[in-house]
Amino acid sequence: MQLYHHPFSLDSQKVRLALEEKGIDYTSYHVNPITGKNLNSSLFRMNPSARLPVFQNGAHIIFNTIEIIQYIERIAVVSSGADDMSFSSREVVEWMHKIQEWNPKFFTLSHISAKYRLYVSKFIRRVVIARMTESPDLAGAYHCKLKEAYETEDKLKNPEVVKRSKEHLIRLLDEVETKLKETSYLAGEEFSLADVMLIPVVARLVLLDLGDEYISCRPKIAAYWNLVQRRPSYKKVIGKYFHGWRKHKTLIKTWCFIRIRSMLRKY
Ligand SMILES: N[C@@H](CCC(=O)N[C@@H](CS)C(=O)NCC(=O)O)C(=O)O
Repeated sequence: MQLYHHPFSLDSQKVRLALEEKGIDYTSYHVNPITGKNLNSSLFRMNPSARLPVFQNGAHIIFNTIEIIQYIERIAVVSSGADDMSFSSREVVEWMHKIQEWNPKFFTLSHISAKYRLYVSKFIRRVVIARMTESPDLAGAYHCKLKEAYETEDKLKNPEVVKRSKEHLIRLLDEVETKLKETSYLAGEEFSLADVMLIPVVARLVLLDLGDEYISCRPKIAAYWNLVQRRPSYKKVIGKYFHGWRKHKTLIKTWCFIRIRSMLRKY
């Protein structure tokens, strides 16, 4: 099994947490979407949306995050052979969908300084054009990506888009806070795939330095955040790249790559 993913991608984090929690072995391929590696023709041919993660098991390729996680769960249940290992309850699945409905894209981008955002967006557009020249047979799909990049910039100029995303997030967090008043984890006393979906959302808020605004004011989520950060899966998938000073290292590495490639005009 292969997973094409990146620590920056929130959906990749969800899938990797599921793999770690279920103890499934896989071959990991890092594909950095900020440096446009998701646009390389080999991956783009398999997945013309260029979105991450992509999960491959032989001829079976899955792009949808929830479908990937449910597939991982099926593998874990089948390979355990144990009677006591069951599938997620309806409540867990409902939470998974509820969390997945919140798209972090515009919210995240709106919290990144325009200087960096526009520089990266320009770099990615140039990568698209370079890849299109190399693989003219994929020109149609690359054009769609180019259009998407311009549309993203336009949408970010519309305060309504960002406001709606923020309101959606607040509704979700309020609902989570209410639930965590009753149970230690999102869908009960046991850690579940609902938590696998939630942890990257909380981690993203912390990464964007929004912990005070969104987490500290919700004491149950704050306590939950302290609890889940102790899990080995969290440390491996998120902590290793973003905990404390590590986030600077991770971000600077990508930023330097983009600056150097831009200077050399090597896309
Ligand atoms: N395939 C996912 C969505 C994946 C997604 O939006 N991935 C983002 C990162 S979390 C991405 O790859 N963005 C890069 C791009 O759109 O070029 C799903 O439908 O559940």
